[in-house]
Amino acid sequence: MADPTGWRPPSTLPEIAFAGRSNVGKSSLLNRLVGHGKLARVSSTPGRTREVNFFRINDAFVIADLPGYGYARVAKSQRAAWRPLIEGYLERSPTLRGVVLLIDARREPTDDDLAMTGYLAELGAPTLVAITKADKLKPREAAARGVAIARALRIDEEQVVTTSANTGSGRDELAEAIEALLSAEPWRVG
Ligand SMILES: Nc1nc2c(ncn2[C@@H]2O[C@H](COP(=O)(O)OP(=O)(O)OP(=O)(O)O)[C@@H](O)[C@H]2O)c(=O)[nH]1
Ligand SMILES: [Mg+2]
Repeated sequence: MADPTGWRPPSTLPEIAFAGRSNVGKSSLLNRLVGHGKLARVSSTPGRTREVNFFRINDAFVIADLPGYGYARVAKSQRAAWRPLIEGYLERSPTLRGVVLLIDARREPTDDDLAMTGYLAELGAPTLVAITKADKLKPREAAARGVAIARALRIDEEQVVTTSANTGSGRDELAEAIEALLSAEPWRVG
């Protein structure tokens, strides 16, 4: 899906979206989650994913990999482009069961992250926070970052999972949390 009102696959299966700033590790964590290293394209060039990409998993549910937001070095005309597209996606996803918001363990949440959590809270969409790249910190530091980030975003600590796409830590916990979202009562009526 490339435009807020453009084509998107029909919403037949329940859907989970991965959101977060550019380069936070969305595509990498998605690949780790499903155990398929090359499903979503990973790039060291931030801002690589500019569309919403849909991945059907086991014919059971769909993960939507959203374009990363907030990368300053993309062309000015592209910089604010994420917002209409992400909002258009969220508005046009009747089977959406929840959003996984990714935050880099080493960084403070940005204004864009806060805008995103605010928007999701307003919408009422169940939200998990996945702390990414935990391998770059000592385990105890990573846990402390999770607590601080939850507080900054006003997200319940219970909804935070600390992960590393590189080592696979937190993968099972994330899978369980996503399963819980998929089996919960839909928050949104078709
Ligand atoms: N050390 C470490 N690096 C990671 C991890 N996950 C991703 N990376 C690196 O971070 C960079 C960005 O990863 P992507 O998965 O492409 O990030 P993205 O959020 O999909 O980026 P966009 O599509 O541009 O928004 C790549 O160089 C990855 O190798 C991780 O768990 N640990
Ligand atoms: Mg990506």
